[in-house]
Amino acid sequence: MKIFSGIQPTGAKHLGNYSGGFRQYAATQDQGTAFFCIVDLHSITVAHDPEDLRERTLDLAALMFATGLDPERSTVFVQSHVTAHAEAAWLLGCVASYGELQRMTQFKDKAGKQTSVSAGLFIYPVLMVGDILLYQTDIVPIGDDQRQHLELTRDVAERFNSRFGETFTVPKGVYPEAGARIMDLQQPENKMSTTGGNPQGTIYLLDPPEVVRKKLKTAVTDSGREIVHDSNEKAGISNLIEVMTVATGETIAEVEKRYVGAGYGQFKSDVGDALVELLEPIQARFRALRDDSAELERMLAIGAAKAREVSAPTLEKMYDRMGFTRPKGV
Ligand code: ATP
Ligand code: LTN
Repeated sequence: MKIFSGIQPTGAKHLGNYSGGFRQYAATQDQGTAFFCIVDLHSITVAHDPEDLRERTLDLAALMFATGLDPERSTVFVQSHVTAHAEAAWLLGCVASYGELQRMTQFKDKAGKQTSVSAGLFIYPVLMVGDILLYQTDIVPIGDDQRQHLELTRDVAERFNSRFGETFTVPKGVYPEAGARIMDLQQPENKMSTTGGNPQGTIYLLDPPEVVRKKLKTAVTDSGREIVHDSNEKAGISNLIEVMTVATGETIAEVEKRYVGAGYGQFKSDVGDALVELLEPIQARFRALRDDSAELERMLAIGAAKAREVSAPTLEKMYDRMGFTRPKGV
């Protein structure tokens, strides 16, 4: 089984990224051959600071190992270190249609918030399609917000296979049972997000304990008093129940049962404590790994070499099936 996922080195990573991303990466790495990609090419689709991108790339590598990726088992690498990704994006951009990219809701959301929209932001889903297909991926651990991009990946893979002959495995998305869409603690109608969120309602993975506890204490709840999961009627409490499942590994039903008859105040404070317990060891490992940039760079170079080797045959097959000549005999 081949596992692939990507994560952007932009902004401070948050609990939503942990739930849909990091923790699923660590859990799936045991199921087969796993590739986890720091998608720096995706990060320049919106305005960015070059110096910041460099720092964030190493921060993210450290956080991936700190949250449980094992360099012995998983290939962790940077997208721009493997040129096949940019090449695949061009080839697949001529297979995906303008109409299907126009329907991408993440593009519409992000474009709506900016005065100048890059062409890269529009074609970005095609880059993601290539990331996944180059590795003959079976499963893609992601959060709910990436569902539409994964469907596009499947459609493009099937179209390519039927037009040019069997080339790609058609991948499946893997989403967490609870916590596939962690919501903002201040605005539970919006997803917790680096780009669109409210910092007070966003738990950053590197937030100090007192900040985490305070954000939980001031989280908005709903009218009523019962701690039960009901996303329509009780968006705030339902989200906090899911946050608790992420922190402790319990199911929604187990959390509800533990809090029968308890009040919102006690529950919020317990969620804060559970999060601090989850985050403190991650933060300690992060600091130790981040202190040694040279070692992180070495690990990423090893990852890139492996990723190049594994993706090259698929890229060659794509060129070949599409009718390109290839340089020979020099
Ligand atoms: P953001 O919205 O914070 O800018 P993103 O989705 O643009 O994040 P990444 O950091 O690359 O970008 O996302 C990494 C992983 O985290 C993806 O699999 C994504 O689906 C997941 N993810 C992002 N936000 C949430 C959330 N609120 N709940 C669950 N999973 C999430
Ligand atoms: N688009 C995703 C990041 C991403 C990705 C991927 C996820 C880029 N390439 C391949 C899974 C597989 C996002 O914004 N979170």
